[in-house]
Amino acid sequence: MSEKLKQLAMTRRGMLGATATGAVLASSGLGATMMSATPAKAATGTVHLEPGELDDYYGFWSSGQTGELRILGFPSMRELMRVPVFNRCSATGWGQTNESLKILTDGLLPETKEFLAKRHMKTYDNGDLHHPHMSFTDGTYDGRYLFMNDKANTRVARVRCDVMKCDKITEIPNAKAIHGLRPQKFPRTGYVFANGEDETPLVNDGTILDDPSQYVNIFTALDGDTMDVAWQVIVSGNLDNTDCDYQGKYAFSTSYNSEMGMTLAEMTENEMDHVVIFNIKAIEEAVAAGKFQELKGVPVVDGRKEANSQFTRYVPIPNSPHGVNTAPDMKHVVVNGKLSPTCSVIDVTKVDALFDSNAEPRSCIVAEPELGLGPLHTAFDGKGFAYTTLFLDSQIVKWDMDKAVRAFAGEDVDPIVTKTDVHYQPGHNHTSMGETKEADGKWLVSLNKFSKDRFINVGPLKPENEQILDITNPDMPVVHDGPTFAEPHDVIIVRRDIVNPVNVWDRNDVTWEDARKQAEADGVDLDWGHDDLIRDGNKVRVYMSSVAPAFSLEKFTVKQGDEVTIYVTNMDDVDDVTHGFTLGNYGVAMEVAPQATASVTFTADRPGVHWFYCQWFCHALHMEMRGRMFVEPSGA
Ligand code: K7E
Ligand code: CUA
Repeated sequence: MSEKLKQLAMTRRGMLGATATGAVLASSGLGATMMSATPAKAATGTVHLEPGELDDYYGFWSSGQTGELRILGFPSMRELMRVPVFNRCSATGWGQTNESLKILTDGLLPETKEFLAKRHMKTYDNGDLHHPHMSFTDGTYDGRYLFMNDKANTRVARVRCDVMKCDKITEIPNAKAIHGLRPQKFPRTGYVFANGEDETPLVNDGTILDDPSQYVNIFTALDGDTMDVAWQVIVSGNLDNTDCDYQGKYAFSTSYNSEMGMTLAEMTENEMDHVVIFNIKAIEEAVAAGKFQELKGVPVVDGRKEANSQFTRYVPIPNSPHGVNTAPDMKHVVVNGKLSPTCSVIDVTKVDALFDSNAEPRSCIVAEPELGLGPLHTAFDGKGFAYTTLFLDSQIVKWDMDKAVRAFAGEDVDPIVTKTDVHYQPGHNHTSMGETKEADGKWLVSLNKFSKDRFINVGPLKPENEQILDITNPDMPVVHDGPTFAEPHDVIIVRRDIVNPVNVWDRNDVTWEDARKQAEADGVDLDWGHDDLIRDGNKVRVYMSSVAPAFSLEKFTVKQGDEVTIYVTNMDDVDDVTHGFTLGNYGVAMEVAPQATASVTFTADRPGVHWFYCQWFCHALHMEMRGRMFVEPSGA
């Protein structure tokens, strides 16, 4: 074992050891005192809201392997809504309604559709959603869309902020395991940048298997307006997290596997890994000039080291860097070292020289402060300070970016301002508006991977713990603990005036365009009360409207074996009067929000009397909001 590898093994053991120790301490009841090395700090800011008071911010949370987006009021941390995206949702029928299935299937690659069809599946029903980010205009959030990745099944999704529903999902061709994701900040989004994390052969059809020398990784730019892939870049090494500048010129991606190793030992062998800098203009010019190879319908350019192109530059960074975060000063990009105790700070004004005059790659690094063990992600307050999570130390470290730059230049100054213990092992952190030029320096949320002893015990699977730190207070105290289910990686905290969802759907919404067209063809006007059953061979279309507390149809009859589509339109034009449609013992349920139309298709292969009911409590007579489907046995 090399000296380097031994050190690493130690570090890894240390990491796991810390966890195990914490668990032991937790079970002995000593966890809290033992793990909190520093005395409790006095809190000033309050996250507490009186009943009826509203939050100042929206928090948009990822949910990791749960596959959904969550909306929390911030700083109260009250969970307001779950928006199903890559997952299957029992409450709303996401993954079952025709409208959601269209969104979940339209953007799948043909080969995926074929693969799923063999498994009698229409779409994947899991996802791993790490990074939700809002669209930008001129360096700040604009309230149009949220974009998010699916690491599990290589997809990127978009959520409309007017209705807070997912409207597009694109499976990314050529790449594998979309991880890091960021929208372009300037002039607007624009591109959505997405990293492929896992290395595979460029044409992954089985002709190349265990020959990593032929594997590649792919960086993808999607068009945020159409959600089509605009272009891709082949890179050296793998890709972890990504961010971009405020000038619209460059994107930056970390690589923890510059080695292109397949085993842990191989992946962690090099002292230095790298950040890839993508030159957006050079890539656009090549694509416009037709200088690319087309692969699965996408223009792909070669940005590997050996290609010596103007598309990329590789800046060496110590050791397996993870997060990359652009500061609201619109000048500095912080790369978090993970296995190195340092963060490397890139000055974007020095990046031009890397491309224009082939300047030495590390000449764009202007600071490299040593912060503590396991730096993963950095957030900002807009006042010149940065806040980095230290996974191994279980701390947030506040540091002065200007002092870090001066120290790197040789001045005798200490950039570290203060450290606060968090509980335990933080991954991402985020500040209010912190990834925009309007960072306001009020709050920081730390997303901790382990909760251990912080809550009453719920069994071997513990929640994570999310803590809020008051960063207006120089002591940076923890002012809130909040448990959360698997497994948010990231969050953004958005000022509430930026987000303005509607209260009822527009009847002309594009979501149920197919239903509207079918209804028109069937002579049914969905915009007025209706109760129609159209038979078309063995296809039956049932149209009903709902007004609290009744469906327009009390009963309808189909034949066993019919393919039945139920369309429900909620005619209530009132805030918060959502109805639902659940068909008992048929596994059918869907949400029908005010002024929405939703539909579901199933085969009526179970004869008998089957009740359907509204599953959203909508009225004093909600229980009475039900009806019967009669299925005549075949041969009857
Ligand atoms: Cu968990 Cu952003 Cu996927 Cu870091 S990533 S912790
Ligand atoms: Cu309608 Cu309950």
